[in-house]
This record gives sequence, structure tokens and C-alpha cells, in this order.
Amino acid sequence: MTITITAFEQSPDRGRGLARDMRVRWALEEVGQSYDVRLVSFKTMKEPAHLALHPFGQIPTYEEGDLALFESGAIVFHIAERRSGLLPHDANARARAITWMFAALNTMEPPIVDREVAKYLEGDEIWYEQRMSAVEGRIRKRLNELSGRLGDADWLDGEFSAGDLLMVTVLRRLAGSGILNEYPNLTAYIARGEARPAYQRAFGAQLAVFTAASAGG
Ligand code: GTB
Repeated sequence: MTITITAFEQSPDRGRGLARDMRVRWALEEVGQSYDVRLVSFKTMKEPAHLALHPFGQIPTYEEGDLALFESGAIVFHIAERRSGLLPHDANARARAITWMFAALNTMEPPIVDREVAKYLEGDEIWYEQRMSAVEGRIRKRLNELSGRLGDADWLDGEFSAGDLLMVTVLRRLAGSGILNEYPNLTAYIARGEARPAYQRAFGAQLAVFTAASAGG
């Protein structure tokens, strides 16, 4: 059955793989599942056809036969549940990997997104510096805790899992902030994720969209 996902026609990240279609692409590549991509503009995302797939008018979405999904975490979970390679078979190890998926999205990602909101939308506010400092403090608290738990391990809990996939994509959103330099083991962890052939294929595919859009004017 053909799988179709949606991605930005022109990603504001300029092909750096920071938009959330990247985690879905990576998951599909990890399990060896081919997929099509429908590119959407910001305008298209708010139109009825796309809103029928995604109530909040965003990317990514996932279509497979008569199944339509939104929310990158739910999509990655769906892929991981139905194909092997992203969740362990042992029931307890599987539950722990799923726990890390939630930790990436519910514990790590919110303060990181807060930082982007502050940076891009609140830069002119008189309280900007104070807010940014508070947000970065909350990010460092979580990074300290995550770094302590990861220690010298390659992955968060044994073999690479969908938990690592989501965690790496979430941490990558801090690229360019300088904050990650304070955590050598997390920097190495991200680099291990980025070195995976499946990641490379996914990254290349989304970069090709940006390159083609740039060439087209
Ligand atoms: N909770 C949803 C999920 O996990 O799928 C959130 C989806 C979401 O935020 N989608 C964003 C979107 O469609 C794209 S990924 N935004 C358009 C809109 O809301 O109108 C967020 C994103 C966008 C851009 C960058 N960047 O340029 O670096 C990084 C991340």
C-alpha cells in the first residue's frame, strides 16, 4: 500500500531537517518502507482538503489506504508498531522505548519549542532577555538530566529505538544555539543518530526539496 506524507513545499529551515516531517521520513527509512511526499504551501495547509487530514492545518500528515494520521509522534509510533526495527520485541523493553518517545515529545521538546517562540516571536519585547534566560535555564535543566541518564551509552535504553529517533530530532532543534556544546555526550549521541544510513537518506530527501525549490526561483 502506498504511503504518502506531507512536508513543507518551502521549509523555513532551508533544508536543515528541523521540520517534523524529518522524523517521519527517518522512521520510514529505518523500517525500509518507501513513501511518497506531497509538498504543501502554508496556504494549502489551511484549506479544507488538508484540514480534513490535519485539524490544525500543519505538516506532517500520513496517509496509508483509508488511514489518515497527523501528529509526528503518533505517526512514528504507528510506523514502529507495524514494522520491525524501531521497537524491541521484549514487552518491557518495548514499553521503555515508548516511554522515551513520550519523554522526547512531552518533557524535552516543550522548553526547546519555547525557546524558538521567544527567539522568533518575542525578540522585540522588553522582557525578552529575561524570558530567554528563564527558558534556556529550563532547557539546561532537562539537558543535564538527560545527559546524566545517557552517560557513556550509545542509546537511551539498549538498542536504537523510536525513542532515540524522536529524541535526536528534538535535540537537533537546538543546533546553532550553542547550548549543546555544553553536553559532549549529547552532541555525540546526536551525531550517532545522524550517522545512521536511514537518517542520511531521510535528510537527503528533504534537502532535495529545498534545493529544487531554490533552483526553481
Ligand atoms: N505536534 C505536531 C506534530 O508533532 O506533528 C506539530 C506539527 C507542527 O508544528 N508542524 C509545523 C507546521 O506545520 C511544522 S514542524 N507549521 C505550520 C503552521 O502551523 O502553520 C515545526 C517547525 C517548523 C519550522 C522549523 N524551522 O524552520 O526550523 C522547525 C520546526
